[in-house]
Amino acid sequence: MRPLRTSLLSIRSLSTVIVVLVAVVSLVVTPSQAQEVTAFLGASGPGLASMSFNNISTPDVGNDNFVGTSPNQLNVNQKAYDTVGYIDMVFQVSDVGVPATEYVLNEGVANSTGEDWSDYHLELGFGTGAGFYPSTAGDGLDFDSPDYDSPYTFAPFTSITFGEDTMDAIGGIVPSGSFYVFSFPIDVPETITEFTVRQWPSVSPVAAPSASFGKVKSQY
Ligand SMILES: [Ca+2]
Ligand SMILES: [Ca+2]
Ligand SMILES: [Ca+2]
Repeated sequence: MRPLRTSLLSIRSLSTVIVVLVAVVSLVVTPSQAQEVTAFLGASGPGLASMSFNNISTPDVGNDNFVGTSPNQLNVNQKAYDTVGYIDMVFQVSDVGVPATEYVLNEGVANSTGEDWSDYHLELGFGTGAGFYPSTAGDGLDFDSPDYDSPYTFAPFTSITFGEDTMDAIGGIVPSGSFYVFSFPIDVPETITEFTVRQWPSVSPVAAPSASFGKVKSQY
C-alpha cells in the first residue's frame, strides 16, 4: 500500500493537470473578440480641423446583407472641417475568417469653414491624400451594395445618390457654424487589411446624375 503522503501528492498533481487542461480548452473554444475586426488608424486631409473618435463595436461579425441598422458601429463623436476640402478616415481590418461584415458609421460633422455647404460627398477607397485610389466594383467594399437595405441619415440634405462606392447628399444647406450627425452603412470584406472613407463638402450645388449612373433614394 502506498504511503498516504504520496497519494495526496498524486491527487494534487492530477488536480493541477485537470485545471491546466480546462484552461487550455477554454482558450481554444473562445471565439475571436469582435473588437479585433477593425481599428481606427486616423484622419487626415485639407478639410480636417479636429476630430474625436469614439469607438468600434462589432457584436455581429459576418452579418453582410443585414436588413435595417446593423448593430456593428463605427462611432465618431465629431469631425470638424475648417476648409472646404476632403478628410480621409482610415480603418484597419483583421481577417477573422468570416464573410463581409456590415457596419453603420455614425459621425458628428461640424461646419467651421465659414461657408454654407450645398452638398456632401463620400467615396470608399484605399490610401490617403494623393495616394488615395477608389474601391472597385465587386471588391466587397461598398455602401451596402447591391441591396441598399439599411437606413442612412444625411439631414438636412433631402436626397442621396448612390453608387457602389460613392454617395452624394444633395438638396439641403449645412450652414457655417452648424453641427449634424450623419450615418450610413458600409460593407467591409475580410479580404482587405484597411480601407479609407473619404468625405468632402461642396459649396456649389451639384446636379444629381441620371438614374443610369446611380440609384437615387429619398431620405429615410
Ligand atoms: Ca444592409
Ligand atoms: Ca467596391
Ligand atoms: Ca450589406
